[in-house]
Amino acid sequence: MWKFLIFIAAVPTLLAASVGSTGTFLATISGYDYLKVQASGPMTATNVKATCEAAGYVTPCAGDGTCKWSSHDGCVLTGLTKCTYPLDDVSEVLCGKRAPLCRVMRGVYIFMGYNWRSGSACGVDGGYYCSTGNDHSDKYALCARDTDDCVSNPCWFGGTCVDETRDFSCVCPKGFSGRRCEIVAFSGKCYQFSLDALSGSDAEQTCSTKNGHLADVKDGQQQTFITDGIAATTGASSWLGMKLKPVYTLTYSDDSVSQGPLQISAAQPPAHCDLCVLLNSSNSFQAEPTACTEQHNYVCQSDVESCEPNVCQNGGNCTSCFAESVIFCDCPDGFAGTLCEIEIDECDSNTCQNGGTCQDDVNSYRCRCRPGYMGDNCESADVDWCALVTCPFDWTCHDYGTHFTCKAPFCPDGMPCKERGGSFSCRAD
Ligand SMILES: *[C@@H]1O[C@H](CO)[C@@H](O)[C@H](O)[C@H]1NC(C)=O
Ligand SMILES: *[C@@H]1O[C@H](CO)[C@@H](O)[C@H](O)[C@H]1NC(C)=O
Ligand SMILES: [Ca+2]
Ligand SMILES: [Ca+2]
Repeated sequence: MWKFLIFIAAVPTLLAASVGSTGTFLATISGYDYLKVQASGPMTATNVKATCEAAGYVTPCAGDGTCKWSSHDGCVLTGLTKCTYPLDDVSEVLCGKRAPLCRVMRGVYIFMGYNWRSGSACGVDGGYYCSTGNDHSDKYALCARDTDDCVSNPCWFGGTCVDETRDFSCVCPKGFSGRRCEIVAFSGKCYQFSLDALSGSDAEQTCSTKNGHLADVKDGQQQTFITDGIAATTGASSWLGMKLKPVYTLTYSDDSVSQGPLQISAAQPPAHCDLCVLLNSSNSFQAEPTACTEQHNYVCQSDVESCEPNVCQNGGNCTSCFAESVIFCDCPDGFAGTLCEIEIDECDSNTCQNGGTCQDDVNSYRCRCRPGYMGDNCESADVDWCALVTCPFDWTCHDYGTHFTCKAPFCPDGMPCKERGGSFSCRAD
């Protein structure tokens, strides 16, 4: 039993030690990191591949899919391009030179399929390039791993980043959407915090193509929400939809006169024409009239509307914004996922104790307990009723978990023997 537990506990540590931490990092090229990993034994193609795989890496193919030295069932097309001198892709990024002139590349061998010089790998070694791997031992294998595209924390508002090949995706918290979780529903409106900087009028145009407009500030809660949102995303100064018209009239994006709490910071030059309104990140996000031609980030706003048709599954309620480009599903209890398509497995967390088996149900679970245990989670020891009661002589006691019966051979079917006030008799259920 103990051996078993210790084995389980050791597995994550071993994995953490081997995946992605052995070897020397060389270069990152279009979505892949290249590393050299110490090999033991002759530098055959087979050994290079085995060395990479043992370290938790992939074996890069020499050149692209057209290179005759790559047996593509043995290696991964990671985007290297050079077929004849296949280590040069890496050395040129690493040293700005061809591989023989790049010191760190010495003794590095690359997989060449199984047909190059009797299954050799190709290396930079002893002044030769390609040096025949079968004649050399204990050098380095060129290996690759998918670059972690999540290191820059690209997902905002607590979204979870999922690394992909030359890309990432974000799993957004409830109420958030978009490639980087930059679209947020708040108090009946949707807001999109921009990733890029545009002039005031281009920003306005971009929001309106999505059936929205640049955000207005109509109350203090909304103002706090928008400034907090900018601070949590790019942190950059951002356009609002409000304009400062001659002479000093603050208007909303629909040209109506602003009634809201937005204070334009003092000591600004008087306006001779319309001025756009910028929340200035260098000035505690105070509103400042700014020439609309400057390039800044921006916040789009749209109404929240119902969806037609309702694409949410399992009875979820659907709302949309920005011309239905964003869908939010409000899922019933027990369901999850962007479209409520996931039936949550309530058995996930070892709910049933003492070896009980768990049966998943909609927003609930049931435990089937091992003999000797009872309770919703099999948490309590089952009472041994038959040890507590004494059936009349010659009768047999049957323990049903929550109750017991004494059975007498002469009780007719459907009329088990029952106890009442210390005496037993045959009675119907
Ligand atoms: C933002 O505020 C800073 C600091 O007060 C100021 O130097 C800068 O000119 C302001 N930018 C704009 C566009 O108003
Ligand atoms: C969906 O909306 C209806 C009506 O507002 C409400 O009664 C129901 O509880 C909502 N369902 C969910 C899963 O939120
Ligand atoms: Ca990646
Ligand atoms: Ca369930």
